[in-house]
Amino acid sequence: MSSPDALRALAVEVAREAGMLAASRRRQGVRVAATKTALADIVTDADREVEALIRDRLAAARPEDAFLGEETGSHAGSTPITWVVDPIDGTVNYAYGIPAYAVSIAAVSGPPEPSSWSVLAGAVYNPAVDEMFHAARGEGCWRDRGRIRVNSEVLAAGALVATGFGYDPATHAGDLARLAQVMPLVRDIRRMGAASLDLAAVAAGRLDGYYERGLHPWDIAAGVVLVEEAGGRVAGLDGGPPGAAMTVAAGPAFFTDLAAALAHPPR
Ligand code: LIP
Repeated sequence: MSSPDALRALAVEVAREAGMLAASRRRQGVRVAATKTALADIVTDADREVEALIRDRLAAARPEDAFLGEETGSHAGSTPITWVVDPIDGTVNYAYGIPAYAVSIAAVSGPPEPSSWSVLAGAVYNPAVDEMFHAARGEGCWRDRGRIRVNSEVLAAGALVATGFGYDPATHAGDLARLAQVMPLVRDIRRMGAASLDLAAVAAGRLDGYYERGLHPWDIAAGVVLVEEAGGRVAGLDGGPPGAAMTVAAGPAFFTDLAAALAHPPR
């Protein structure tokens, strides 16, 4: 097994190449190839092409590792490492030409499930603004060449908090009720449309906190190590692992308040 830093370097290299491919396909025009779990949940030709490139590059560099990708599923490996990949996180932003989408690549050890994995390294690259967020376990978190850290305190006006809403209309009422629970803590809310970039923004101190229900392992894998290595916390409710039931991310002080506001099921 390689060091977290070597895994980070590979994630960065592949995320940059993949992001440049996504951006060049975006300039040529986007075609929605299919819908997935709901009408609003789309996949473009570029999602599939970019995931294929990432899969090929990782297989060439580390043929024994396992892989889990949003678009092509998983294959087993013979090492403890699984690469968890979202080729274009923020696909709806991508389809509309909003410059907030990212390639998210993480190396995890253990099963590729937030309940049991340990994220060793990750890279989140937004090619539309050429920003690379990257971290390796024990080595800190970086935006391009600069070290980044979560906000350690929230100003009196309240926190700047991002969230997201799942694609399934049946979940919207609950998501809105949870938002009402959080409003007393915030100065304002952001819904930027790419979970990996929301987590990167917490790591960089551009947000005080972020929470969302219904996320998949590939949405959060790289973002988890970014936030933790930037000095923050990522968990589910009751301090358990983050995942589909809930993902909460923030600096250590605000994390307690945000998790408490979300602890009770919405009325
Ligand atoms: C999306 C997220 C978005 C979230 C959606 C979805 P996709 O990922 O990043 O912020 O609200 O539930 O998971 O589908 O664009 O890769």
